[in-house]
Amino acid sequence: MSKFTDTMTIRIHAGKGGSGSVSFRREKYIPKGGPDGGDGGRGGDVYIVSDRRYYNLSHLFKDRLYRAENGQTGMGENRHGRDGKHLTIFVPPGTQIIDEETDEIIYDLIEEDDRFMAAEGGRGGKGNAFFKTSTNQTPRFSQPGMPGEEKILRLNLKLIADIGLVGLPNSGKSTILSRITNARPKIADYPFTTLIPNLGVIDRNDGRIYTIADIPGIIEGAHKGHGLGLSFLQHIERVKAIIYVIDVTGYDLGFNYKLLKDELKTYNKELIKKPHYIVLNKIDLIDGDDEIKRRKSELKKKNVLTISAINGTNMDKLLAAIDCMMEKQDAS
Ligand SMILES: Nc1nc2c(ncn2[C@@H]2O[C@H](COP(=O)(O)OP(=O)(O)OP(=O)(O)O)[C@@H](O)[C@H]2O)c(=O)[nH]1
Ligand SMILES: [Mg+2]
Repeated sequence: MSKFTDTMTIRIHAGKGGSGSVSFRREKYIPKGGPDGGDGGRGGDVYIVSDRRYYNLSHLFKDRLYRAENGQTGMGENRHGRDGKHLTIFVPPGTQIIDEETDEIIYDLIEEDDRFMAAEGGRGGKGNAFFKTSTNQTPRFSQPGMPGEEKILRLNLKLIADIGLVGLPNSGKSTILSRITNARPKIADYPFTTLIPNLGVIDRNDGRIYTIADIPGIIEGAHKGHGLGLSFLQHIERVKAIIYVIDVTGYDLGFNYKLLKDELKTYNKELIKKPHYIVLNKIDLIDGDDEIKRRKSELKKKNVLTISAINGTNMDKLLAAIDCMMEKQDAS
């Protein structure tokens, strides 16, 4: 299994500016030429750029120092030092940049190709040619380069998906994801099969494309760290709509729904205000339509669907519900 890393601390160091040069023209028959020391180059900046090819932060190294190149020192004959190369660190969209010292979110990379200058390179120093004046024709000094900015950053990924699947372990979330998207998550008949968030893409073949996140199962007390805890809920914090997945063969469906809602609410009360549907899954295991209806009525809610992810029953209804939630979102 690939490692999924959603938080990472790194150090960054922009390049130092090159020093200006102290130099004098040397030509035949001119014993003492004028100053011709060039300026130092600028230090390279450190950029953090969002790139969808990265899915999490596991390509970065914890506590590693990422540094941009220093500017080159100025040279004689008024030649300026070369600027240091910038350094670009790529992260997936959805990555927040937090100042480790102040705990402040300094930038949120949301869109693809968002670009943030996280540390600015130092200015290059002026060469002695710059300092020539009528009273000082031969300055024997130059300016040093300025240091580059240095920071300790914490990167925190909150996946950006349109829809989040939330449910108890084993309710069939990953099976649903594999049914309606291109994703092929691990599916198995035991709880906590999903240990890392999975992202899938729903292509409606009419230009509409949605992303959907399947996160590890939630259990009662998840907000206290039970099960896999709530850390994965950060990956549905930014979804536009939520699908609650409930195993229809379960004991008390109303209680199941309430439990999920309560856990979400404890994490962030905004989550339960989002457009949502309740999906009762595994109806293939229930005998007869009347019994399915009876169970559906237990929830006393309108926005309930009954499906079988394994057989594909009512997947069209699920997709229509997703369209509907997304349209609501666009209208608001
Ligand atoms: N009979 C039946 N079984 C299903 C259906 N959907 C999923 N299952 C089975 O239920 C089990 C759990 O499915 P998963 O998709 O792994 O469930 P999950 O909610 O992702 O589970 P976690 O990742 O552990 O939270 C697997 O054995 C699936 O084959 C369904 O519609 N009918
Ligand atoms: Mg799963």
